Amino acid sequence: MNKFLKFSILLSTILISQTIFASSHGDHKTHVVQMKNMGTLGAMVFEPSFLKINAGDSVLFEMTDQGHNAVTVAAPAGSKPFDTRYEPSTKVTFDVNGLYLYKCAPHAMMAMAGIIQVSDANNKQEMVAAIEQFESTVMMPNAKTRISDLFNENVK
Ligand SMILES: [Cu+2]
Repeated sequence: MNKFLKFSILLSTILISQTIFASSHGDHKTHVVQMKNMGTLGAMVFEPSFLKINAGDSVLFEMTDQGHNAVTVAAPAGSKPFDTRYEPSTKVTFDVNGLYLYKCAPHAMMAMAGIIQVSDANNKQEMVAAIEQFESTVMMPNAKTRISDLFNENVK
């Protein structure tokens, strides 16, 4: 094989792999979750509080009202915990399939939490236990079952 032919094969391999990367990457969506003092589910909520997305999608956590964060409570094995650190807007990418429970640290006792399902629900049993544990710390009687209700309505 001459040098020119080798170079041509190398170049076309690079171009093809870049094209595949670009097209698969282009399908990924960014979803928005707002952190609010008042929403349709009541006081101190993430909106929407349940999201079903595909692996590789991102969520943009927007601090619509001040003083909220979004922090991982429970997540599939192998995923990286996230913390929006009270930034006005934080983008988190979800690469590992399964259910994620996250909370707003200062308002967790008011049931400010949310669930994100990435593609499937392979860790459903672990999530039921994590939600039960989370709700044992909720102090507001009217929001005591907010997250388990959300789970039961949305996760099949
Ligand atoms: Cu909050």
